[in-house]
Amino acid sequence: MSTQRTPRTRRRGAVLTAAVLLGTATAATAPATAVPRPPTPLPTAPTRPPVQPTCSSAYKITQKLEGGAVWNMCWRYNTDAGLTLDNVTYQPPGAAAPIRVLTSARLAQIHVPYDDGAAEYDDLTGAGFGWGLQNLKPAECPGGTISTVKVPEVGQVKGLCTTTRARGHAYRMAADAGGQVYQVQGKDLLVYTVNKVGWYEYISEWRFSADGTIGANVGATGSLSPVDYNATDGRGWPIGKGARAYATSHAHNVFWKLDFGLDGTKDRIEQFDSTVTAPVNGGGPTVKTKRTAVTKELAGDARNMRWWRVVSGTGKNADGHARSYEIVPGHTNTHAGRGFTKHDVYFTQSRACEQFASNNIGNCGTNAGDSVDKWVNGETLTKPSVWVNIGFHHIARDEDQQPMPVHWQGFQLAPRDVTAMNPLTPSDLASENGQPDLGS
Ligand SMILES: [Cu+2]
Repeated sequence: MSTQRTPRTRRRGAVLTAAVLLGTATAATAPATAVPRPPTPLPTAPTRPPVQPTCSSAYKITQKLEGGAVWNMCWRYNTDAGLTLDNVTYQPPGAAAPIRVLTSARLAQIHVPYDDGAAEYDDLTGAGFGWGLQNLKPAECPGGTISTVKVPEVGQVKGLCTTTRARGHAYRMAADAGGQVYQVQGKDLLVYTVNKVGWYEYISEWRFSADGTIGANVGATGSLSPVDYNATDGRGWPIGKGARAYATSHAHNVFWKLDFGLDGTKDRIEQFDSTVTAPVNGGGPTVKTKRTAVTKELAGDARNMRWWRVVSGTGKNADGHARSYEIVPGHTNTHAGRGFTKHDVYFTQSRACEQFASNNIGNCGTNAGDSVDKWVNGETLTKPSVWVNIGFHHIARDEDQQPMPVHWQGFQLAPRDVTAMNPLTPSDLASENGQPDLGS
């Protein structure tokens, strides 16, 4: 969010204050000067990118994890989008070649509307998120590497941490006899930046596990905005002594944009819904699961027992099953305030100008609309972009001072039939695929 309680202006850069531009966004009195910048469109990904990362070594991230699983990707930084990961591949243990998972993945907006309607920010394209990249000291990238990021408008920032972190059990299974326990303690590859926007600091984290799972999370920390302690209208929470300093409640609606290209091909989208029926005439409750092909653009709403997956156009695992990744949202508060915050996931036909979920700067033309909800207009999905919206309604609490504890919000991408078995299966169990031999 910005340092000013400036009404939302649907022009990029219009709520950037001079202080933000100088990287000293701490003064509540900073003038709300509009600072226009020339558009810097994001590079367009090629239709059929090569499977292996094609960047120079300074922009390549390679990590081997337990069992010999390898993640590979390229990173780049854009002052509007922040960190982008390209050409993300996963090579399961023992596999002959890497599997293309994501062509491109990044944040697509952090939208912050205040409950009193007086302020509303688009932190990426309207409040200087990318400009606010923070220098990291080795202590906040434990065991990892801090890469220097060129932020054209700011300079060189030691701002990208690549490291690993213990995950705990990847699996555990006691053998039927002999007392043997199969277990693996895993570690994850973590890639993150910290971006300061006003008083808030956002940790944007990507997490890659040896079993093929990807996590995307944003952690909000820093400080509550000190100019927002006036919520005596019932839309805040008293933070200081007694009942005077009411911090205004607000939401952080975080959007990510994912372009898969799973196996380097065109993906398709499927939605699954399960309906539970209570028992009739004895027996147990029954459940029916329905698969719906999402062939046209969709603004999807999360629902109990509903989920979506991205399916490879051609790629199959060794069992002959189509490779896919399931979208697993974390806890979310869907905000009904704007068209683009009303829905939990959007599938749009990929278009180079459609870059940000709100306050888009991609120059799609005057009638195209500047938010993702407007781009769901009936097109057939032959090359889907996936937009995930995870919201957090932040009602401040005493513990938010000081500094504010990190609050995480995000989702996972879980492999579904990417490999024929658990990619970490120990050799003793490699034959246990499908119908078990019950010895009858
Ligand atoms: Cu907040």
